[in-house]
Amino acid sequence: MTQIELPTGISLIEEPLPAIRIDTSAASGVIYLNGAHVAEWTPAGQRPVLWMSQSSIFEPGKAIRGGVPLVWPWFGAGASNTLSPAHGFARIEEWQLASAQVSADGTASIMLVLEGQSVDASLAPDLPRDYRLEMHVTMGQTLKLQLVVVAGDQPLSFEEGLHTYFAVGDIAKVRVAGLDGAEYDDRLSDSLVVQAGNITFTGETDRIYESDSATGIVDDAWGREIRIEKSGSAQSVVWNPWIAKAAAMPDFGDDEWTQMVCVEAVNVRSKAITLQPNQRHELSQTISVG
Ligand code: TA6
Repeated sequence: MTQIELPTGISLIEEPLPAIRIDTSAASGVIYLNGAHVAEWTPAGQRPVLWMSQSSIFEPGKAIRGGVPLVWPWFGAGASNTLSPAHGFARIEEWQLASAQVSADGTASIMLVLEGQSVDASLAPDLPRDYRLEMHVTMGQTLKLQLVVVAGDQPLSFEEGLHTYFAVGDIAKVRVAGLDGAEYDDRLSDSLVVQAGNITFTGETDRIYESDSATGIVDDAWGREIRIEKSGSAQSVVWNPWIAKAAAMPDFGDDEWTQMVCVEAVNVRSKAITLQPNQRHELSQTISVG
């Protein structure tokens, strides 16, 4: 799977999929090569921060239900609403491990790469193939994720996101702070609304907020707040499927909707990115728990 030398605290596992396992004094976690998918992150002394469905599929080329799916090069079914797989193909391609280090404080730094030339051209016939994606994971008491896109010799346009599933004690006792006054596209009613105060959850929630602000997930059931700082992201998606949508997804347990919320750093639709030749763009988020 890889030729690079791994430091103490980082190992390779093969089941249920090839993955990098991190186990240091600062944190433990798992990153699948399938989609450069950060699936688990537990800072020392904390509960797991990322949510993972007990019904998730772990098969090559299949989406994983939980953790941090990557959204690239389109969001959902794309602006045309005709594209598949959902949220693009980067999340189900086999990425390559490029580097792995552990610092003195136990923070692991991992870099994974996806070269456009390795992707089946039929997945996106109109997309130039000389791009390069890099996923930088810095996992310790905080988790920093950097999705870097580097264009080749041609302009490159794409939507993108870090579709993070957070673990919460009870969605009914959660509020998301930081988006007060932001306009959002309510995808359930296809209407534009301005957020008043904190977001609370009383039903299926699926919104694209026009905001580059940091957010906080205040979890009263577990008595913690998850802070999400971000850069290079003009929008945040907030999603909970609630009862019916959860029941309709085979890889999502019927009663699991109470234990998760997605807060996603994205650039989609009107905020899609266009790079000029050889230009790079970085979307990053830093997650901390207090
Ligand atoms: O980001 C929210 C959303 O687009 C929801 O509409 C729902 O389709 C969800 O993503 C699906 O997430 P998944 O992990 O299945 O790609």
